[in-house]
Amino acid sequence: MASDGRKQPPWRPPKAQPDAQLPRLKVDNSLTRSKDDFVPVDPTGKVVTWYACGPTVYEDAHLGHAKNYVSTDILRRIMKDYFGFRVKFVMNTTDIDDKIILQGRQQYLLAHFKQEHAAEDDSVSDSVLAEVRAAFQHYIGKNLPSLPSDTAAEAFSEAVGKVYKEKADPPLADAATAQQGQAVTVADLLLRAHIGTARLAAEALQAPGKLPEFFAKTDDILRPYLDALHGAEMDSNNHKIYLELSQKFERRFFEDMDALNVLPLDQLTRVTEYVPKIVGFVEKIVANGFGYATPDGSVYFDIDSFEKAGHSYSRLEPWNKNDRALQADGEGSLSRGKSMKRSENHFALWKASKPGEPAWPSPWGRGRPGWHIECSAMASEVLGKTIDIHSGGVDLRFPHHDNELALSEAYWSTPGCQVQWTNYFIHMGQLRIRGLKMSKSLKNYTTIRTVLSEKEWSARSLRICFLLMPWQDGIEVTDEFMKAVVGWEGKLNNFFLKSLDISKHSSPETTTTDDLSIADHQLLSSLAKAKDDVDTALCDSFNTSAVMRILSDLVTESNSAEALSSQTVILLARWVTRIVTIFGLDPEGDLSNQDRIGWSGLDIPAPAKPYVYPTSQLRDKVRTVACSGSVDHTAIAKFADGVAVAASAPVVESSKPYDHVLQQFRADIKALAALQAPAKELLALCDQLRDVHLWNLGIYLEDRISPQPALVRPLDKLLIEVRKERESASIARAKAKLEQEAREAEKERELREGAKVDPLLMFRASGEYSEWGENGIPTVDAAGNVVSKNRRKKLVKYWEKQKKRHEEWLLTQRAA
Ligand SMILES: *[C@@H]1O[C@H](CO)[C@@H](O)[C@H](O)[C@H]1NC(C)=O
Ligand SMILES: CC(=O)N[C@H]1CO[C@H](CO)[C@@H](O)[C@@H]1O
Ligand SMILES: CC(=O)N[C@H]1CO[C@H](CO)[C@@H](O)[C@@H]1O
Repeated sequence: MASDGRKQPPWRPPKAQPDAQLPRLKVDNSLTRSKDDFVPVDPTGKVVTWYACGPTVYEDAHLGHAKNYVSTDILRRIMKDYFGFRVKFVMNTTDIDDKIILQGRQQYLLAHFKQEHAAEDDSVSDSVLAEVRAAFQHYIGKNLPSLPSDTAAEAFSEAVGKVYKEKADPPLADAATAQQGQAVTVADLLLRAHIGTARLAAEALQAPGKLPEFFAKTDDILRPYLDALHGAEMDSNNHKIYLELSQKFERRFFEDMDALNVLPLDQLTRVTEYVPKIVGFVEKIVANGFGYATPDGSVYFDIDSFEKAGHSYSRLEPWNKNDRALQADGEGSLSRGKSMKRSENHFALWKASKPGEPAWPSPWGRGRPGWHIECSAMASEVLGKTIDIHSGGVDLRFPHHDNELALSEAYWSTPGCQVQWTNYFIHMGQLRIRGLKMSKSLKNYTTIRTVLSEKEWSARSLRICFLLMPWQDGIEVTDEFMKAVVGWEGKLNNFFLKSLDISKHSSPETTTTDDLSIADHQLLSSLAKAKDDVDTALCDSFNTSAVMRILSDLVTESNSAEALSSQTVILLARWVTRIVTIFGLDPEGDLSNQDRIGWSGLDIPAPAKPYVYPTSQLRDKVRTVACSGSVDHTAIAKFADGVAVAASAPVVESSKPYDHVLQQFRADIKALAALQAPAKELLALCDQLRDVHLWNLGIYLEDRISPQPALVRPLDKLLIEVRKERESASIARAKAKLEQEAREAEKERELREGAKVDPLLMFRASGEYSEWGENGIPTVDAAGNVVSKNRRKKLVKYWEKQKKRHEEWLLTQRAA
């Protein structure tokens, strides 16, 4: 055993067997804060063990979680599908902890309260009002300590305005937007959230209305109040309350992950299923001399004896070793207050449960696991003494992962033999929106469900967003960045659509290398280079942003190349398809299908097909005839009749809108044909079909150079954005034109007004002169001086011009 003060042995890279064929992969390792060669523990170099810290399941996951788990999924897929490792991926969900206990208990007590106070006519009784008034006071006392604690609901607005002036204003909802650029602190936001909650309750107290609405506005203040009153009375053996909550949100979490195309786990561990194992883990740490029980029945980790034994504590973030706030946060919200631990920085392995907290039996009395021990015990149980990769969000580095690491070393190490428990720690950067981390307590976050259901983001665009940025960095999502995401996705959509169309119409593998053009050769060599570059980028600690650029550049090059053979386009498209599938961008992706091109969503909906294709074909024919110079109206009418036959089968409900568009277009074309309408009108109808009727159904007809038919495709964000930009540009142009016209009309009017003035009188009004000649030209100025020769010359010129304009005006008057 190392003596006191000796330094921790440095990180030892695992040793690969000489014949293990390992990729040149380097991984950004938080443990060494450098890029280390990746070598798995498995001597054959094939299997990789990976433990990921999962969510605490008591509320729906938000976008910040999406960032963490999707980034993790991307790395895992690259490990598995690009580098070919067999990844054993284990994740925990925390299904009991202080947050869940509080949440579960409060929900239970609230439901109970509502049941007790239910009224047949939904009226708010005096006793409910009295309780909620007390809850209001309790909430203010706890969360808005600068207000007098007896502030009544009626006086709340005024009081808050006085005491928290600038904090309450702007209101919470606008906080992030209004303060762009300015630093909004988390404390500010939290305060705003509290003010918002209290304000809502104050409103409800002043105008209670019906019970359901009343409760909806006061739930948030009732919950902590009821818990303070009755929390301690809960039965500590009744785990059901908590498990029902955590099971519900665990299920919803995995539904969200599925919607985000995150691969399922290989194994899931839950705290509540591991309690006896965790107890055993704690016992061994105590036996090894690194933990101690206190008389109240808790057990703590003894950092001092751990370090004395030659270990080092806080290896991931040594600079935070003494950060009491972070440590306290790690201990959980139910542990505030007195504890019997020997030193401030020791942390709980086992927590004695207080009355009202769920409890399990242990040698130290009834209690529950501390936070960090859970992961150590579960990961060690499932993956053993040494784990290849341990991952989580960057906020878990300290204290969670540092404590986990210490506990596992304390568990596994024997005198003289220090265990390196995890070889690679990787941490995902956080999502930031305008400088702020997403957080539940700030009441300012968007759940994954909301985002996906409002179609603001698709699972794919979200993933593209995360792929475009380094996984280890915080992502700042700005409007600019959103544009880049839409642009990248749209570019690939276009590329895939074009390639699919080419592959559909090409006879396979008939070209030989001899038939290839210079452009083909050039592009094929770019493809070879892109493959090398992608390999280099992925080996460089999964540099996906570099890969995204390589793909985009390659597509640009192929778009601008002329006379490519189908074969080249198809080769290119298949490779791009493979990479985006590895990245998880195609939920229908299948890497065993070498021929696949594109990703899901390139096709129009099935119910649309029998109607939209004939519509587009009819439109193609009409356009061809309309553009031919002499319009054959009989032929056009015949085309329109021909379509009706093809689509005469009974129409199912989901197809009706498409059928309707088809029938309308057909009828309109026939009507125009009967009227012998000019080509211009026929073409305008074709444009309207594309830009209005089908557009509104989410389908776009992309016209191409004749004789190619229009490409029938679903709308995507890029098309929508391009059109929006075009429209706003044309609105701006129209506005500028109107303004110009108005200016010209004004000038015209002024001229006309001016022309009305008789030249004889034109110099009289100004007061500059005192005498005039008979034609009205001034001879003496106001001061009595004779007008100079030079000046007179100018005046005459002016006078002649006016004479002419005035005569013209007289003419128009006479004509009218
Ligand atoms: C990824 O690659 C790009 C381009 O080669 C480089 O600029 C960037 O620094 C790399 N990112 C990381 C995190 O190494
Ligand atoms: C059971 C367990 O250890 N759960 C941990 C899983 O990881 C999360 C981090 O996301 C921790 O908060 C849990 O405590
Ligand atoms: C981080 C976050 O969710 N910010 C949001 C806070 O609320 C405002 C207004 O509702 C949003 O615009 C922010 O995006």
